[in-house]
Amino acid sequence: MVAVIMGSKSDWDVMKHCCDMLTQFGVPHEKRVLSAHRTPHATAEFISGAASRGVKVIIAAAGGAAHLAGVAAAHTLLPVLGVPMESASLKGMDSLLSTVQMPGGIPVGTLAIGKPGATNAALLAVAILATSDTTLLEKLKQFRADQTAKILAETL
Ligand code: RP5
Repeated sequence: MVAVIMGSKSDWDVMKHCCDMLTQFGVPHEKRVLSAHRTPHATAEFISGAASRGVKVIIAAAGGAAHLAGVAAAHTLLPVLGVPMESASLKGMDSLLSTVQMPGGIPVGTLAIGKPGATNAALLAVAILATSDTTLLEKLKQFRADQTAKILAETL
């Protein structure tokens, strides 16, 4: 139901948090390393066929000149969520701006840089799917309630 793609295997340490969250909600997902620059044709092919494979949301992570989410969005009508990876030289500001500054007409829902963005991309995908899945909606309600209870139980 969700396709998670990332520009390099070096993104996996962060993006595994996204896949772990999808697994926690029981959301089936496929994951692939695909690059806007290094594998442009395979990326276009994978994204173009996503809807017919039953994918409902695409999550695309990339760092540096992070064009993967934008390129993905150009090839599908499915919602695309972009996760900017933290980069060594510019700490992910390059990734953030490359992902978020899409031209009007081709939207990418851009999350935060790094692990929080990876986690929230999964939660946002769950929220999108939950608009037409009451079981998933109940799981999301429970997740929020558990999170609230955990914070309120904190002692210092
Ligand atoms: C991007 O370049 C990838 O998404 C990764 O974040 C960054 C560095 O890739 P590697 O050089 O580690 O493969 O395309």
